[in-house]
Amino acid sequence: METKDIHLVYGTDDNYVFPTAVSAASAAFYLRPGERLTLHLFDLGVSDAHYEEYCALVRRANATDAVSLVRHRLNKEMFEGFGAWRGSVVTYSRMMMEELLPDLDWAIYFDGDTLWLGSPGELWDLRDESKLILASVDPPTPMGTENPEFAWYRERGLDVDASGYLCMGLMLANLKTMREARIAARCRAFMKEFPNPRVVDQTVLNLVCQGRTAPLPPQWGVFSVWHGSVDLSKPSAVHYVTDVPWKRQKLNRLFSDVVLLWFEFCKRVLGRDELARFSPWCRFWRRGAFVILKHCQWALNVHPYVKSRLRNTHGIPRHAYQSIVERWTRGGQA
Ligand SMILES: [Mn+2]
Repeated sequence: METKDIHLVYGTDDNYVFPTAVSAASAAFYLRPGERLTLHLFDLGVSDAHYEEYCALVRRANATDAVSLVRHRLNKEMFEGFGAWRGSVVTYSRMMMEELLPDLDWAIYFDGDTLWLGSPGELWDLRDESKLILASVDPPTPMGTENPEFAWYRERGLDVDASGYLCMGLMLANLKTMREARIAARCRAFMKEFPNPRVVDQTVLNLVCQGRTAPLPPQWGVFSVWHGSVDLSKPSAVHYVTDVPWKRQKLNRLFSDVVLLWFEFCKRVLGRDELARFSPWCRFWRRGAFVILKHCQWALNVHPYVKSRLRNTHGIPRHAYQSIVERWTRGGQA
């Protein structure tokens, strides 16, 4: 059997190491025989202690030598003049992948607020030489209104086809062709002309790569606030956009089924009880409210505003949820 060499990239600063480790560990967990995974970490200030912890968590999910870890230390100067971002500037490294990984033809980039529910090998097989980037579907806004991103482009006289707009939080990047098309240099030129793009690198990449991108099948990058009809017990990946499981401060951040999956993975595979960080009362009411809502979809349909404010009220069918969790209990390569 030929070995499949998969390259998966994450970028993080010191604050985001743990979620990144959870996502990287979930990718390693699902690796199949005949697949090799290299995890590249674009590191912007990760402490050595945190890096060790990240490696240990990945190893806990998959201790075989099919997984290798590579640390790429970045320095802040490469993002000079790019403007502040509400997260970390390391997000911009996505635009520079072709230069940061000069020996690779292809790489997968994943945000840290994600969880794999299938092998990265499945996603790797979707490489398409005619495209620069294959990225996840950007769901419609909750109220069906126009994505404010398009107003941003319009105000600057930039023409972007709304139907081709993608979420770059999960992408399969054709680094060889991007290098030939000098995408990184074009992104830098864009940043010079339009500093502080609305959704950072996503705003830039959608414009610069326009016409040479394609959406991934909807199961790759399912928004946790919008998972609709995707069967998560099949190979897929969840993206916790604006719904990161480890933050439950706002009233509408409930313990939905898809959020609980993240905690189940931490507990069963990584031996970390992250739910214990929340008070029993917080766990009780946020879970209780979700269970009531998931059985009362009719009540949410009175007005789309209600549903959009409550975010994710869709449950995962019981058999699907159980099959995902049982797989974690059994262990990897099972
Ligand atoms: Mn994200």
